Amino acid sequence: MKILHTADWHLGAYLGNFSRIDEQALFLQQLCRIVDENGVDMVIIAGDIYDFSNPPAAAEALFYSAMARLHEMKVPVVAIAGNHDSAERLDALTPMISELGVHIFANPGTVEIKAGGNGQSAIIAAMPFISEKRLNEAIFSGSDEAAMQKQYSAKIGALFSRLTADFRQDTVNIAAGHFHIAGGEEAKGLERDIQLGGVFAVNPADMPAADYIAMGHLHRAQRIKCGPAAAHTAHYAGSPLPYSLSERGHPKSVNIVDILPGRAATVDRIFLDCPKPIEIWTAATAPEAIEKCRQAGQSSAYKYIVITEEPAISAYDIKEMRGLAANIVSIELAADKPGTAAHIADALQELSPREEFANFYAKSKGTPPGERIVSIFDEVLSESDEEIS
Ligand SMILES: [Mn+2]
Repeated sequence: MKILHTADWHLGAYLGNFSRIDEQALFLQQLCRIVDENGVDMVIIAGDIYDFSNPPAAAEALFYSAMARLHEMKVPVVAIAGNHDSAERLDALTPMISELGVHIFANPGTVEIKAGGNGQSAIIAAMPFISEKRLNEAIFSGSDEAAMQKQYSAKIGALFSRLTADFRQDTVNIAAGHFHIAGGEEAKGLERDIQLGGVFAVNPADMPAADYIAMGHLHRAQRIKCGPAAAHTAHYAGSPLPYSLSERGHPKSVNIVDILPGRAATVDRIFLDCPKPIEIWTAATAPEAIEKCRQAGQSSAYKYIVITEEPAISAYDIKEMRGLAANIVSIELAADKPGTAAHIADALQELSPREEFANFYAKSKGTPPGERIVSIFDEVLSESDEEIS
């Protein structure tokens, strides 16, 4: 039986004020091609289908058309809710989307799916994201952080073990989850602020035993030894696109898991196209940065421009750079944080005013700002820039 494991699609996501929807459409085309070419029997999406609990219509359209395409190919899908998804909204779809062979888990549960030519079945024990808020009153006593961490980990572990009790010897036994396993390497930015300093992570030893553990939440693809006696391996598929500066240069992939009941799984990474990589461009001065932009030509990369040796930059220079090169996410000064590239990358973790505005707008309105709103914000911002410089 062949299972494709993917996660953290974040459909509808923005980088600065750039929508990622076109790249996401290309990813889903590639996904369907990979399913077809590899004879995949089932797809598991380990959470964060959407970037927002109230996703834009274009993101929903992408998701549904991908599900319809997989249904045409007779490939069932198991999807679990991540912390960015609204579990309730996903759950509301269940009566309709289950007709397409798509099993959505807003709450912990299991499903048995017949897949593959030989009449085999897989049991999937699904543990969607459960916020500390939802567990809060039930489990936390006292206010000691270490104790809370331990209780959270033990509670998730116990819930998960209860699900995996459904596993049988004649089935392929899969655990799927969306949370942080302690020891996993997180990307900064998108994921960082949700994890409360890593307090709410699950201890590897609390993870259940399974033939394959399909994880989502960490955007860097990675494996973590876990379960009783560290005899099992949790796989983070990682996101299909780089969604924050700290993910630049990460190879993005999906996992193809070849597995039979009672046999060890073989896991292949299939690498994905990255039509718009994320880059940091450093230049000593504004004229140097402008020259780089002039030479960039058709470079489609998202660019974070850092001017290292000037105390200020004029709105005129910013305008010129933006006129010469596409996809400039931000133009910043390293004046306050001189030194190594690492320092510069670190400094860039701070959000640009535009990103902060987009986040604030999305949080308060439940939908990202449209182009018109962003351009009004830009106008106001550049006016205030001009006043300062
Ligand atoms: Mn997540």
